Amino acid sequence: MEIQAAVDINQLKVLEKQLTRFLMSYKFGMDELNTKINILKQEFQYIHEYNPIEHVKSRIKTPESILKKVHRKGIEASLPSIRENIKDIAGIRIVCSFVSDIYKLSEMLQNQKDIRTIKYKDYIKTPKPNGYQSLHLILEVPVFMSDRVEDVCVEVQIRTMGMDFWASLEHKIYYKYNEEIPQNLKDELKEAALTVAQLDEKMENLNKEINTFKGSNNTEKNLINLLMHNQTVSLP
Ligand code: 0O2
Repeated sequence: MEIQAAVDINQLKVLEKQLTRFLMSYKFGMDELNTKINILKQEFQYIHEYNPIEHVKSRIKTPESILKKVHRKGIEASLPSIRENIKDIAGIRIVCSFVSDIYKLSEMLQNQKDIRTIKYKDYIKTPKPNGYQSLHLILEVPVFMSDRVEDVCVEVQIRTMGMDFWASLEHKIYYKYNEEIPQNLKDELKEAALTVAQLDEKMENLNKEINTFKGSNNTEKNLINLLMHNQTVSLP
């Protein structure tokens, strides 16, 4: 009896070590991508004098949440099967100011040599039936460990502030009503999603106008005045 208990504890310790190592690789993959996102953010700010990223959040799924998904998807509860079937163990959410920034950022990430795009789902061009909008990418990044290189999948969701606001409210409602959302609320949520899309478009157009105005003002500011033959000549 005592020998059996000791074996079980040893097995559990081995399992715990394997699980920690498994989740660690996802944390490292997420760290790698976060560094890439941070570099793009800083470089973009420097070159274009504006920041396309409002904020970034990242998380590793808890073992409990992974097991729930294993159950929901009806997949084998082993680490290789989890790695194969659950691609959002590591997740990064990037909130941008404008829709065009979402696509710029997604392209900049996907164009990096060491990143492989595993999945691309555009819920902005084709929103989900409930109104959900966001750009979803599953990106694979290599993680260099002490004894091996592991390719790790990270789910990246990119959306505007409006889309993010909508999704977090919808998530709360979904949990509050335990998946049985009354029809009138569903309709209102869908209408709100349309309003978000219209507002995003309006803000993007306004921003373009502001940029055009700034551009023409800068041209005047950047003029260099030269004095030639007692006449002032302006050069851009
Ligand atoms: P959590 O707790 O946010 O991680 P998958 O279910 O991931 O295996 P699928 O169907 O390809 O496969 O996923 P999809 O469509 O890319 O969506 C995955 C994630 O997007 C979800 O993760 C949510 O975070 C978010 N999402 C998708 N649809 C909705 C929606 O209608 N409303 C809201 N608020 N969020 C959504 P999880 O695992 O469901 O949950």
